[in-house]
Amino acid sequence: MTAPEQAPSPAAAPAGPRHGLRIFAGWLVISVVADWAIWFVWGPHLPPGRMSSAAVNQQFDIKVMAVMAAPVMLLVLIYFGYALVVWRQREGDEEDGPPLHGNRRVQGIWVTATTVIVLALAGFGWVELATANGAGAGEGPSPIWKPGGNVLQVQVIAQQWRFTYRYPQFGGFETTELRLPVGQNVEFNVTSLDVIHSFWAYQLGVKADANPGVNNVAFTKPLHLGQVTVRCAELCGLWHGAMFDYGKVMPVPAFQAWARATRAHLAAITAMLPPYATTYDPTVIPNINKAMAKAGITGANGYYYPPQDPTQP
Ligand SMILES: [Cu+2]
Repeated sequence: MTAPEQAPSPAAAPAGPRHGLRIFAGWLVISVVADWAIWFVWGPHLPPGRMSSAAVNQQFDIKVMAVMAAPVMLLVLIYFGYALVVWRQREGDEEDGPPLHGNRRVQGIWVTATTVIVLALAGFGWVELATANGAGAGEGPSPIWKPGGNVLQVQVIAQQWRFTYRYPQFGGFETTELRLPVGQNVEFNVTSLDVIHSFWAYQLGVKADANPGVNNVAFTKPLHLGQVTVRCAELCGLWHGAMFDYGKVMPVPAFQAWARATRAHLAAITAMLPPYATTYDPTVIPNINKAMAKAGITGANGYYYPPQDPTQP
């Protein structure tokens, strides 16, 4: 069924006010104010903050998305409000309004505008993934986007219900402490010993799945000193909610000193660990806990922690 070619529209009505222009003008003013407020007032407070390169990029992306979305939402709300007030049925008015269906101008503008917005954002998304070295997300075992230069490798090993961290460039020691130097690119190699987990270092803007038998690589560069909250972001069993710890971004000399001291402190345990690898099979050396207990060594055993109840100290 085709609509009449000369369908009268509110905008074309000879005697009436120019509704389209009114709506457009109101929308334009409110949108400019809203976008200004989103970008300059709300934007700097948007998650995940500005602690790392990945976080800065994510905050920028969220700001762009909000600035794009606000005018679309405002147009819908303003049109809705305008229609409610101006075009509501009045006493004695039994006439139906002009049909929107078949209005080629409205259809053309709508299809064109939404297509341009969606395609532009798709392009923007690709650029943001590539220029930000994967944008802090897990890229799988062979990442296509990686930073050049000096990269600190940190292996994240998840298990029910904690994370441990292995530093292959410092003799491969394993610790429960996540320590990072400021201003240096970091490569997280994320894996799991048992079920699926997810390494989520909130302030760093890093989130990468931790899957058994998989090396999931994610990059970021810490830009500011401070504390990082690490949480498991994948429901992984009874104590999933208790699977968190706090990392730290430190000055480079302090990090170097910490790494050297920890390497020396854990040397005896590191000698018992399986050699550094991108994935581990915890069933291969099932007796390491017994060997450690016999040797009187406690702490990060570099392997599968004994079953534990996080509510107990
Ligand atoms: Cu978990």
